[in-house]
Amino acid sequence: MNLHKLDKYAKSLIKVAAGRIRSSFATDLLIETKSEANDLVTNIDKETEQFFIHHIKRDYPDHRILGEEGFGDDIHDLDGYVWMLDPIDGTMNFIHQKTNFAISLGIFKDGVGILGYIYNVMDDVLISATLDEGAFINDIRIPTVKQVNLEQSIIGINASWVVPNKYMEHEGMVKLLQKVRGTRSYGSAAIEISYVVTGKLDAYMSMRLSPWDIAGGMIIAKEVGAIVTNLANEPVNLLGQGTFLIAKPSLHKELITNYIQLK
Ligand code: 2AM
Ligand code: CA
Ligand code: CA
Ligand code: CA
Repeated sequence: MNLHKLDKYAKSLIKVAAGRIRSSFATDLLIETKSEANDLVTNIDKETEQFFIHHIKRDYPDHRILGEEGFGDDIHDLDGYVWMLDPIDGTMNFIHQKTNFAISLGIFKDGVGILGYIYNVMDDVLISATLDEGAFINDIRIPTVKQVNLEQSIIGINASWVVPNKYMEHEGMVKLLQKVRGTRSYGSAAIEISYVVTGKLDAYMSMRLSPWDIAGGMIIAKEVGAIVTNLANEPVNLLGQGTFLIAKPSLHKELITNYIQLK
């Protein structure tokens, strides 16, 4: 398998899929709920996933696909080539704001991330990475992340962190909020990860993400020296849901050591 050929192929699928998503704004969206009232999915999430799967199955029939909307394969191991796809990350933004959503894709070979992508559809910004060859923002190389201390950092968190939870006491969150320069919440895990790898954010943490939310981002993170773990400071699980933390190295250590409660 030629990695550069696969990279070109994946990028062309992403660009065509994104064009289809942008065109969909001219048509009526069909919105459904999934597990709960604010867990949304649209016909465009589904059609985008099906578009990828149709092409991948035709052009790489031995590759398997794990997609959020469930049109791909049942994946219980990472043998061979596995594509992990979130056709639209930030569906609520897609519906309500028509911006701030991304296509997130990671390609693994025998469990090793080889190609990663986060495409911010409305900004037309593609972050990509190839194993051991670096990460790129629209084909311009992304430098290694710079170190930053907590006082000068901006952290991506969402409102669920102020609701009582098992990962940080309320006092710990208050202490963190008093110390950091700022916090942001963008409503798309993939976009928040893309901001950490490009230095717009210094860390991002979440209590529950799925493999398709983080697969592309993890592969990109590795190439720029950002640290990815779960909130117990363990490698993230690519076969199920889990907690998530991506940060610049010293900040990752500081958050794990002094703020997050490890079980
Ligand atoms: P989605 O838009 O692909 O569903 C929003 O804070 C982020 O969390 C988005 O990346 C969103 O992905 C994800 N998300 C939304 N609902 C979720 C759920 N029920 N479980 C886990 N992640 C979810
Ligand atoms: Ca979803
Ligand atoms: Ca998602
Ligand atoms: Ca999604």
